[in-house]
Amino acid sequence: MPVPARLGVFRVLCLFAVFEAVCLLDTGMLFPRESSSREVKELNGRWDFRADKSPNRNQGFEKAWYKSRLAETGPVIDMPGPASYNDITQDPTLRDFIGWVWYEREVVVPARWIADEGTRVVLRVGSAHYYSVVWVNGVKVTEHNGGHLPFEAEIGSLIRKDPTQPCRITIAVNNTLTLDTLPPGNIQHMDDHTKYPDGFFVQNIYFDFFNYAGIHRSVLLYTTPKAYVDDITVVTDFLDNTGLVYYKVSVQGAATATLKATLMDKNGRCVASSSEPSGVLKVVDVNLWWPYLMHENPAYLYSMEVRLMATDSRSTYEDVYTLPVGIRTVNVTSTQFLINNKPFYFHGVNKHEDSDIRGKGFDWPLIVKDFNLLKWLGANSFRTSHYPYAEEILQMCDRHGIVVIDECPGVGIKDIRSFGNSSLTHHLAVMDELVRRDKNHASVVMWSVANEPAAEMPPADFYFKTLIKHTKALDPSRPVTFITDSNYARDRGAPYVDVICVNSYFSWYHDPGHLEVIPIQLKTQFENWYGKYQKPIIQSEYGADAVAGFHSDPPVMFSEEYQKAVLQSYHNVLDQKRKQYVIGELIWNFADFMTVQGITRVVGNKKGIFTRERQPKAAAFILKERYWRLANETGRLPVWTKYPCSF
Ligand code: GCB
Repeated sequence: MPVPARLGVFRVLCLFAVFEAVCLLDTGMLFPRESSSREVKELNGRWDFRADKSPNRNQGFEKAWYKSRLAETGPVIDMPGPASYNDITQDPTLRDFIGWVWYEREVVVPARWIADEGTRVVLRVGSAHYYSVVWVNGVKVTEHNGGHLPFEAEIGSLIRKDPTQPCRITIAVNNTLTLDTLPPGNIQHMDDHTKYPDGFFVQNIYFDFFNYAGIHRSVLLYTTPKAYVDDITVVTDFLDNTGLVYYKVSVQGAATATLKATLMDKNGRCVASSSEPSGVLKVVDVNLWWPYLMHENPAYLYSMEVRLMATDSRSTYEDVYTLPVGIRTVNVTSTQFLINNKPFYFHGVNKHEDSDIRGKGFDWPLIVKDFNLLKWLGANSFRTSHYPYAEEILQMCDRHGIVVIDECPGVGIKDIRSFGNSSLTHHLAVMDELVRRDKNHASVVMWSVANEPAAEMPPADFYFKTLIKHTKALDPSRPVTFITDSNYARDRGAPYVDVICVNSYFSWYHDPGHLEVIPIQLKTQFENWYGKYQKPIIQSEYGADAVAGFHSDPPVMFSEEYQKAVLQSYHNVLDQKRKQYVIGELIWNFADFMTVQGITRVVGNKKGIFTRERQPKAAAFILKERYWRLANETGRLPVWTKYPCSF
């Protein structure tokens, strides 16, 4: 169904606004990909490591540990990367460590990278939690504030200074959370010597997952030519059966350059091309990108190859970058979420980046296992609760048609001091970085700016209005939400969002043990929110803890039977309301995950429908049955699902 003409013009204006808005950011942050002009060298594996356990945690800086090999300034231990450092050793002080830790490794840089002055060598950290400082051969090359997004530095000139030296990379990472970090936290010192040992302090946090820390995603070196494709922005649309790919390429390192953008189908056949740095590529007989279980041929991806040629007095540079592109549209009405103009119902999960030993460290086996479980479950979507996930995960979503609500780390904003100017400035900067990184993923259909902030506090209104407006200006092509708890009086962000996302835990945190309240309270929740805002609603969290293997009939809290009963009771109401304006349901949580120690958590949060080891609890089968039924009602199953063993 084509977009009505007036809406179509408005949409195109919006698409061009994206390019203007995103261009306000200094540089791009394209995912490093190999090509005929680019090489990538992963620095994953063993690093030397030392936690700075000095009383002020500052000895590393005072004694300049970055100036020589780490092993020369004190003892080091082996530390794998990517991984959180917390669960790697038997040392409880390292598990609960707060402050600076130091990583170091030496890298052999290919001689040709050094010899060729026309090659840029870039050091990139996929993510390190939370604040990082990076040195190469003792020289500081960059620092980064924030735990979930990539950062990089060009180091070619530095390593060329003395090509005989090995390239020593030192990364200091500090996991301290303050009132201005995202998520926020604060450090509390306990000075009463009758109660606490000397120098005792704790990190207070207001969110429900372990504050894992360290180098969480790949560190790598990659090359580009001196003149290079710095960024690509793509926004897609379609009219009848013609796909429209609006694009803009930004180039660095060349005053003038020529470029060619070629869009290829799955078979490598060119379907459209252009020689302009921005414009629109038109695809006849387009294969749209459809979500998993909505179409028999979901997740169709084209490849957009950008080939750049530039010349300076010394030489000619050619750079090639290929971006996967899914062509689809997203629109929101007062009762529906439309993908490609068809109603989409989110039947999915909330996740965490979390597993035993690795903590929040990137791990391919875990990721592929999780995608197999999502597909087994019949889930078509997830929310990146409560921070941006690894880029490779979003690439998997693009490939498999799993729809994503992309959430920034604005979780646990509970202290009034975290609504001040410096917090807001950082929050806006994090949104800039998030949109810059994830804007081209077809799977990403909505931005989430925060989870359950203390929205009743007076400064919250200005804070969220500014944040949501900023995010919409950054990317007018996607709706924006913020996740609220069920109490609709705490609604400061709601007037500004496109979709209302509500978390509720009836019969758990409220009226514990009373399953009979769910039908009434859930119905009231939906009717209140819709009555006030007339915006579509997603049940963005619901669930109950269940310790795998605990059984009780009649059901009692923490048993598998109770978790099942909560889900079934929610589903009855969701089935009534999804005929009206409820557009999705995301279970809390996909899998059990680690939290801080506390009296409400038994070795972590147990609301997973899978255990932390990814084994199903009884609730997983309830959800599987439901999701496949919903898929049969609302979508078209891929041909291969006749053979359910194939995933
Ligand atoms: C919530 C939070 C989530 C918690 C969950 C719980 O509302 O958004 O981070 O883990 O409740 O289990 O308490």
